[in-house]
Amino acid sequence: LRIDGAELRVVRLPLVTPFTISTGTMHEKLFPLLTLRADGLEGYAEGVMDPLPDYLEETLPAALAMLGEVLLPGIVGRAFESPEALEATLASWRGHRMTLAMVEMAFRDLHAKALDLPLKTLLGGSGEAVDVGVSLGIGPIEGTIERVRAHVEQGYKRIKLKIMPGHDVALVEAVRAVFPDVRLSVDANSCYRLADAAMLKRLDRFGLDYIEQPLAYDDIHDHALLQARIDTPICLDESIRTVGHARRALQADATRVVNVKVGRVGGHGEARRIHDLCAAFDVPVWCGGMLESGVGRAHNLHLSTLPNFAKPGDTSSASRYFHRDIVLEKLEAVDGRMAVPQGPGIGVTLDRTFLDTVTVSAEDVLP
Ligand code: OSB
Ligand code: MG
Repeated sequence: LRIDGAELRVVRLPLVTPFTISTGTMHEKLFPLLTLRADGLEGYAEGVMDPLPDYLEETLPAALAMLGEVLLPGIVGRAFESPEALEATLASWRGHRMTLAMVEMAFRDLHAKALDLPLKTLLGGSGEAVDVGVSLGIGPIEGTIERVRAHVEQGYKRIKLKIMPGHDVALVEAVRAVFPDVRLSVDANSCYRLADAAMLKRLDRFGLDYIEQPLAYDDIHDHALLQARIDTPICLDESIRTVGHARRALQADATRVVNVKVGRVGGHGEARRIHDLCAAFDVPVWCGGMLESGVGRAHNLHLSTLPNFAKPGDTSSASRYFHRDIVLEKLEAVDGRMAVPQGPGIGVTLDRTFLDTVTVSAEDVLP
């Protein structure tokens, strides 16, 4: 498959409601969208890096520079017989896992379309729909209880509450009191330190499914020390960018569940390797999200059909995030299940008219 050309856009979508996590509040989603072209077909992927390095080190400006100056000139005009051949070329670069993921994911979509197969089939997954939950941002306790109620009524299979210092034990206690049986988890986005272990241990009595990324974004060791002191399973997110990180975390018992975000770990190949390694350790995984548009969400749904995605993911209804999506298909959950888009590749079609109105910049890369 010879890559004839690429297009790189930056897209801006306002969020329906601001999303607050321990690191800050998002009001809009500003993201890079990559198209790779071959044989009259197009493959799509979006980047999950933020404008500023507040989740991980990667940023939108750095991704645009890497893509425009290094990655795209290195692949446009060249032929790759498989996604693995492309991965071998990308493997020479260190870090930049989110930026590399864009190239790998767009090529996977293209390759699946060239074979006229759904992406899920080539990844080794199966099934028409997957279980999903929701991730609820930080807000006042009363309002959070009402948001939990609304999403439980819609059938979401798990509620994840964002927490931060001063907004943790009392919040979980209040939600648990009203919803004793709901499957509940919390996500700290790296805002605690090992010295907070006693406070985190107070969460043990609420029967949480897991606590996501309590300690530093680049740490594994302290998470292992923390896991030895608390009963709630730790689920790493930010700390896992490669299968090597996953191997070290699993061997250290620093993680008993893993949040796999294909856009964070360098693409579907690495996501699959992390998935398989976790299965070998009897550790379930689930598919996280980064408030992606329909392009990223379609990738997430295909990946979520793999067998060890044993817990509900974060890919909830598009209408929760955006007034209008950049794909024509409506990616909406029904009774806590999201249908996997059908057809070749990721199975979604760009709404070009709308996309043009929300495009901030666009650049073509030709051989
Ligand atoms: O840590 O999982 C996270 C959103 C932005 C940045 C980090 C995270 C999240 C979410 C939302 O939890 C997941 C989603 O609804 O896409
Ligand atoms: Mg997280």
